Amino acid sequence: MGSEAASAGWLSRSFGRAGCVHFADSERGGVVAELTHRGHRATVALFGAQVLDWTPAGQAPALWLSPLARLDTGKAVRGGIPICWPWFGPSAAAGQPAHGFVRARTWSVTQTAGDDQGVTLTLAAPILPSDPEPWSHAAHLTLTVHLADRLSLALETFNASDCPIIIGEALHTYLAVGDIAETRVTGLEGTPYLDQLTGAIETENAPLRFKAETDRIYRHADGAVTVEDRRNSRILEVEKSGSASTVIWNPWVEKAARLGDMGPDGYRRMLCVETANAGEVAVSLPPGARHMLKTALSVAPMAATV
Ligand code: TA6
Repeated sequence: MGSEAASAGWLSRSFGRAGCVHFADSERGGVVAELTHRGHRATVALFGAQVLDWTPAGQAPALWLSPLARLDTGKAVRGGIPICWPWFGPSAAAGQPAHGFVRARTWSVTQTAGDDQGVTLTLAAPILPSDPEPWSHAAHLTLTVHLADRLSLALETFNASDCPIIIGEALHTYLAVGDIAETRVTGLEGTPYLDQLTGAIETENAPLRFKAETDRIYRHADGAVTVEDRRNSRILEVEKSGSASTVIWNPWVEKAARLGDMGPDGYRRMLCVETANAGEVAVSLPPGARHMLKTALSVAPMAATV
């Protein structure tokens, strides 16, 4: 049975794990997996294999999700952690959706696990014969979500064909912040970035603050990024591997209004820190090769400033 037909009841009977993995019908439409581990909680929609919520124990939710988000419209969901694959940004092919096609499909649950180390959920993407070449026959895509003290995601591409494939990809994480105007990002100082608003290559040597629409693809950025969420007195950290690009995005007022699905003042409460291979950085996979894109998110209280 494919997960597009799988009901929450069937999934709970087949993959549920007492006390840590449960499947339910979401009030946003569609089926979600609810993961719990030592007071940490995460919710993953089968639509798009999209993490919608991550609430570490004792913390406010650490991911932002549009109040208007629905899982049953067939359209990409604004917020959480969308999966961008097999391209990042606009498609070179006419009529293809931005950020690839897998975030607007229902994935299949393939495995769950739970022990005192954490809870794991694995999903497989439906790649269709009608998909654009070469992905229609070439690739198998799986996402593994692991909830413990941190939230970890691993997106694996397997080239099952006999020809090389080239992919762009991102774990497009929407972090929740108390107020973007009181938020600062460190870890990217001195790293060149493509400013998507001007097309220029720039470098900034100071921590990043936000006063306008910001849309940057940092190149050859393979380190961790730290977000100082001052309004919530917390630090959000994004670590990664298998990623040569880090994308920082906040739409600010006008773009958020044009998008129309951010909710009132939504732009103030979010910041995208995306673990990616984007822009001129793409992943070339020989036949039979595998590539893993990983991100790990953690939250800690902000040390009281003296
Ligand atoms: O990640 C940055 C970005 O490419 C922005 O340019 C903006 O388009 C954002 O992604 C959201 O894209 P979406 O297709 O989800 O509306």
